[in-house]
Amino acid sequence: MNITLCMAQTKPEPWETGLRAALPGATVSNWQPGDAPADYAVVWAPPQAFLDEQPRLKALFNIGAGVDALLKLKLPPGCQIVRLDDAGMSVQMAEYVCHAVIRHFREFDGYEADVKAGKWSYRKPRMRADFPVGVMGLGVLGERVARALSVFEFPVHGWSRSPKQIEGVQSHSGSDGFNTFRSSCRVLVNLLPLTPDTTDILNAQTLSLLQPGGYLVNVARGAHLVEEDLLTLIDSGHLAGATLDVFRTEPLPAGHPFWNHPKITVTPHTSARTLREESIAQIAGKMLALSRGEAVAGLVDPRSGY
Ligand code: NDP
Ligand code: OXD
Repeated sequence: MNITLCMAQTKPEPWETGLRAALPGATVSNWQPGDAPADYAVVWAPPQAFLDEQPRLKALFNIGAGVDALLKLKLPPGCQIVRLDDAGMSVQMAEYVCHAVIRHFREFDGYEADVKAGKWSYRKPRMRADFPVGVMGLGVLGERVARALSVFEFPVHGWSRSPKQIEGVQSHSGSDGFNTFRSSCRVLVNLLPLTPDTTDILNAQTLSLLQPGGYLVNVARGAHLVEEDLLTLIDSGHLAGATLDVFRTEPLPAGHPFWNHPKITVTPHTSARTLREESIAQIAGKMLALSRGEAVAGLVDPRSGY
């Protein structure tokens, strides 16, 4: 088995070492132009030039959950895309989103500011019933997040393409369910994949349908959000603010209005990190399964885009 690595913004050496240890019979190398074509590739945002040199690739293993960058490329014929299937990401995403929602609901940002100013102050307790949370996307990550929010007794709504039954979550689906979903929520959490149907979905229309005092948590992709629409709705007072982990341009450019906006919390695309050990074990197991002709979880359907 010949495995090649091509991973933007990621040091390849520990992945090479880990894959060699997990698959002792395999040849593993970090791709250089002109290398012999491989059977399997482990990638993050590879260039087209890499794929053009891989005519016999059986599968591309993405070291993340989102495959939007891969689907923009021309892939070798017959090559399957396999995404990371949780691999320790969903619990991180649940931590991040619950932290953001609770920080906003309990006004901990306000308390932090008061304490910094040497002020011992109380705010009136807010009612959970007044903070229904909506989770867009109920896949591997969205379902875990929705369940975690329901443990804190927030009213939780979820929206996906197909209807779901998740304990503690009111499910809405398809374009027919979108308006009811949006108007049922005050806090909106985005965990959709980036596809032609979901690009720019967090726009003035979607965000203005949230209940007054609405709050956005975007942890999926920057291109879901029309940034100017968010700023307009926060500045008009319809939205109370946002926590944003992903941006149209990453790193977020210097001078971007999100950096210092008092109602926007920025984190650097870190809500759910790829955990190398878990990921290598998962990828190696799937390579062995595929080479025995077995089915694996996490196959991407290029027609749906996720
Ligand atoms: P999944 O593919 O498991 O789930 C996607 C969900 O979105 C499914 O429930 C699907 O519906 C729903 N969906 C897709 N298209 C539509 C649509 N047009 N209308 C309504 N619902 C739709 O994805 P994951 O949960 O694993 O990940 C979600 C995204 O999170 C990734 O694509 C990635 O962009 C982002 N991400 C961000 C990270 C970060 O650090 N910020 C880390 C990891 C991922 P159905 O169930 O009916 O198919
Ligand atoms: C992912 C990401 O998709 O890191 O895994 O955003």
